[in-house]
Amino acid sequence: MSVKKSPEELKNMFEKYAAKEGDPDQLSKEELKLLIQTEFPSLLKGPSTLDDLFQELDKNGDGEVSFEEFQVLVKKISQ
Ligand SMILES: [Ca+2]
Ligand SMILES: [Ca+2]
Repeated sequence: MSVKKSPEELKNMFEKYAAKEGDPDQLSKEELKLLIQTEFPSLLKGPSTLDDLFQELDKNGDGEVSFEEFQVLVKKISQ
C-alpha cells in the first residue's frame, strides 16, 4: 500500500476534516471515518476495521484523534 502525501498535504487534510464538527484541532470518530473513506479507502480493505483503527490512533483514550496521534496513521499510509 503506497499513498504518497507530503507533510503539508497531510496537515491540510487533517485540518479540513477535523474542522467539520466539535474541536477543530481534533478528529472525532465520525471525522476520521470520513477522512479514511474519502482519502484512504484501501486502509479499510485489510483486516482492521474503523473501530480498530480509531482505538489504535487514540493513544490517550479521550475519544478524539489529535494531529500528533494522527501521525501513526501517516506512518501506516507511507509504509
Ligand atoms: Ca473535530
Ligand atoms: Ca486522543
